[in-house]
Amino acid sequence: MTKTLRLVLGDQLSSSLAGLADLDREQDVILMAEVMAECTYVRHHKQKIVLILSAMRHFAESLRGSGATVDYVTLDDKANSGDMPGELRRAVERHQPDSLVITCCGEYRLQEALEALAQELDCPVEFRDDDRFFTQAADFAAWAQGRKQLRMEYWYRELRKRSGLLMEGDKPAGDRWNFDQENRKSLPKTLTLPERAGFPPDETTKAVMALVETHFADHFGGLEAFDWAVTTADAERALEAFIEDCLPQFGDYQDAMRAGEAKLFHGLISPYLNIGLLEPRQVCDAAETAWREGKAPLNAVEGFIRQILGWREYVRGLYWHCMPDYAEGNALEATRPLPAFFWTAETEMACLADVIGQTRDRAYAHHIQRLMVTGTFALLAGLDPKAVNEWYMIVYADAFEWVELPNVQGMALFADGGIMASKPYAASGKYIDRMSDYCKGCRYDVKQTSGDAACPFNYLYWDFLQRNEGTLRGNPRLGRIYHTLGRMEADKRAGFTRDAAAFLDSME
Ligand code: FAD
Ligand code: DLZ
Ligand code: SF4
Repeated sequence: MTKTLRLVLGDQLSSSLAGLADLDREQDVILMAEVMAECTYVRHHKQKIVLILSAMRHFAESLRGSGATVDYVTLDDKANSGDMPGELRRAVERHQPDSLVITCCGEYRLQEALEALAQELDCPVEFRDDDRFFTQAADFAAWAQGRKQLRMEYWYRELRKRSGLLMEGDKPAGDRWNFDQENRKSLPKTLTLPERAGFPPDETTKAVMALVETHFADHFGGLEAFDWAVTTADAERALEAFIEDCLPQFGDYQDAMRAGEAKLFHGLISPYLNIGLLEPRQVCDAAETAWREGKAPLNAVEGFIRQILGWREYVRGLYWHCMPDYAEGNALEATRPLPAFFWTAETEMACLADVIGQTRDRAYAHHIQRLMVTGTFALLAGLDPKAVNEWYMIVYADAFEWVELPNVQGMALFADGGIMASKPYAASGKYIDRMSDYCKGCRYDVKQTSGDAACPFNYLYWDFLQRNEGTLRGNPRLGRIYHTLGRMEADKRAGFTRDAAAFLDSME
């Protein structure tokens, strides 16, 4: 008879977890620990901590219900050492296991710490690949080998073939890999949005909320609107409701924004995917079934599956391929500190006030809000990538470094110098105006490019291009815009620089 100690982390809440595959319910012990270090390595949004600790407590109960032995260490346990290596050391002493099984961590930081611990422990440690993804680091490395560019689109096509998702034999369904062209509509004013049911806190969640208000009162965000699912059963309900009510229009309005509306036709499932309450294959299969049964059009289903099978696998692959150097990138040498309104939402820019306010209240913003409002602003204003990454890690319920970092460094900030994106996602206020109704309620005028009333995105955009001309001019995808800039009067160019400097100084 051998006894195995099995670690389950707060983002590994899946009964299919590799580390639980050969669980011996008679002999083995599962360790789950709430630890201060994981709650504070960044000052996570309060909702994120509540989500994870409550989901951990529910998952421990369901494991116990299946006959497993769970050793669960709570945050305010007096003996709690405060970090994961400390809790593993203590558990090894308590249980004297023959071996320790760890499913590889999502974040480089913790994986490194646990590998270092494994060297010290007087107990064999087995690390298992986290197979809740379509691919592993080795698959990405093999694909990346010898390629000049690591573009998501080609990785995605490869994974469509490997997974069989939306394939008709060896051809993509509908004879096209990508329906993105059809997925850029703005929201008609009169379009009614679907009702979205949330999950009011149960007793377990309420207890965790009290704990969080005691220990993390000064962390960002409010708990009043907390309505995340904290069990697999509820996360599956959320998925079903999304497929039924939102997926058919997901594609059309994927990039649209509306003031005061966070959810639109989005899934709101990233926290569930990232902590293991839902699995990517299950989500993609549900979407494909909706298409095959005629309940959702192909442009919507392909667009949705591409986010999960394409982008999600791609950013994870890129993260493990490029870490730890990836976190250090600052290709545009941006150094400006984060302005205070990123925490308070107090700014006269209506788009930023809305997205940041909603982020504070719900720990959620959809992709285009993250990329083209806060992200573009951070890019144009030259905010320090470390500070921007920390902000994104703090403010969203779904933030884990493996997915946050590539999206921020690579996609939003171009801080990786173009490993991920072929050009920076720089845009003037025109983009926000086209895709939202924000500008109507703003004190700035999106049509003006200079002067006190002008939309700051406009002069910041031209100033960004001028400031980074040395690095970006040679980019073939920016040739046309640099040509336009080159034809502008010197006065006009200097005006952008002046307006941008005045605005940026006023932010500090
Ligand atoms: P939907 O729009 O319904 O999309 C469905 C699913 O596709 C998502 O749940 C998610 O799992 C996946 N997905 C979509 N886009 C991406 C992407 N670019 N990368 C990886 N997966 C994707 N996602 C996170 O999970 N955690 C983060 O910390 C995070 N930080 C981001 C930071 C920036 C600057 C940007 C531009 C994007 C970030 N994303 C992050 C990706 C994306 O914005 C979120 O996954 C999405 O908004 C989650 O909401 P949803 O479930 O309603 O998504
Ligand atoms: C994010 C998080 C938080 C807030 N708290 C815990 C915790 O107390 N215990 C735990 O096991 N996991 C927690 N997590 C998730 C971890 O940070 C996550 O597992 C790692 O970042 C992945 O490498
Ligand atoms: Fe944002 Fe400019 Fe529109 Fe105001 S005018 S909402 S700052 S894009």
